Amino acid sequence: MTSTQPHLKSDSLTCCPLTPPGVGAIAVIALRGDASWSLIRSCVQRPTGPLPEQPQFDRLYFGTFGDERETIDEVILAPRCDRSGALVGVDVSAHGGIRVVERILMTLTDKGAALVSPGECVIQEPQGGHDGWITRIKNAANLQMMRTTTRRAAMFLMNQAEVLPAAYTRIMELSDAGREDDAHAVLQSLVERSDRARHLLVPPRVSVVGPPNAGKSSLINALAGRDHVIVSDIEGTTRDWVTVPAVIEGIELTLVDTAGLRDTPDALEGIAIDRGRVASASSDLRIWVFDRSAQAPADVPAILAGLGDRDIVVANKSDRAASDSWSDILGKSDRPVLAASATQQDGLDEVRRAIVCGLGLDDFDDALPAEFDPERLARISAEYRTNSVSITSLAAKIRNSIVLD
Ligand SMILES: Nc1nc2c(ncn2[C@@H]2O[C@H](COP(=O)(O)OP(=O)(O)OP(=O)(O)O)[C@@H](O)[C@H]2O)c(=O)[nH]1
Ligand SMILES: [Mg+2]
Repeated sequence: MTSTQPHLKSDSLTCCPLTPPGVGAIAVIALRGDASWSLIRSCVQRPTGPLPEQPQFDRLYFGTFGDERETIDEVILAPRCDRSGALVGVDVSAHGGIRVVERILMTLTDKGAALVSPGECVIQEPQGGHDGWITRIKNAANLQMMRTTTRRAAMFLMNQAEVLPAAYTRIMELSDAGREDDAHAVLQSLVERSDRARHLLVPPRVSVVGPPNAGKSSLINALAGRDHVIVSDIEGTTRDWVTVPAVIEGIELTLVDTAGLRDTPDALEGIAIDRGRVASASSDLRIWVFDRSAQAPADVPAILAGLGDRDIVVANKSDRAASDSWSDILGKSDRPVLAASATQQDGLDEVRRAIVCGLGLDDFDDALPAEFDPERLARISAEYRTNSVSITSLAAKIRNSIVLD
């Protein structure tokens, strides 16, 4: 047995769903008890053959869950250990959906596991002891997983349950060994990744702004994959801003549709335009949509010149020829302008990519450590920033911030 292989611990067999019924893109089922791995081995086959007799607790296993008669779902298995390295159970991640979860639970209960409530399964893991903080982080990741709606967010949290405690331990070890600079480098990359990771857990707001009739609502419907908002060729169709949920590359977003920007004598429309401006100013990202087949509004060059990193520009209606004014602007513009057609679904992959890049998630590795708890992030960020005035060791500060919280 290698050092990463847990030894089996005596216990009764229990199972429960950790994620709520129905809503999630992923469902996690906890199986606990000494025989959990042998039970799982009787239901899950890897593409390359049976699961190993002993699991390694530092890796995930992919396979198909089923019996001799049929396959129920593709699953990912995460062996769970307590702090002594004893196996306490296995988390089974399947695709979300009531029926799949029911059938997996039925199979587990048929094979001898008792169905218990989620609280019993999560709390079963002991929190005490000098490294109880590791269990607290794992349990917090499990609990947060229940509220996620995308498979990517759930997988991210499942990874963090394993790698985040290891990253904090590394920082403390480096600092204890007097390698304060190395410890700070690990902390720095952890803080930077955590900042970006928050977009995986709290849906970022992406507002869509631009002149009336440019196709803002059409673009939102195309990105969301459903006709959520009203589209018409009457200018000023969208009045008060409306939010629409969407998922792009596994990231849950809140798209914000706003009233077309123009000078208007209509008092109500004027209020809607102002409210849209306020909503878009507080967004994580703004998409400017223009109709490239129409005469460009006179202020377009000034608008484009004033945009920053958090702005994406779309020249919509690319299924039509660009007007002379737009050809002129596009020829001179320094910043990228994406040609797209919301109604023809053209150029949308480029818009999606620009959104993911704008959120800083284009090269984000979900398997590397990132803090998912906002309070802990605030505390460790403070330690990271006070580096230069540090008089005590970083290990002591991290212990105070994380271990003793
Ligand atoms: N040919 C073409 N027509 C489009 C495209 N996108 C939108 N339209 C049409 O343009 C018109 C206006 O579209 P909307 O999506 O309502 O525009 P909007 O920017 O939300 O307009 P307001 O809500 O009035 O500000 C509708 O008739 C759409 O069908 C496109 O890519 N190509
Ligand atoms: Mg609209």
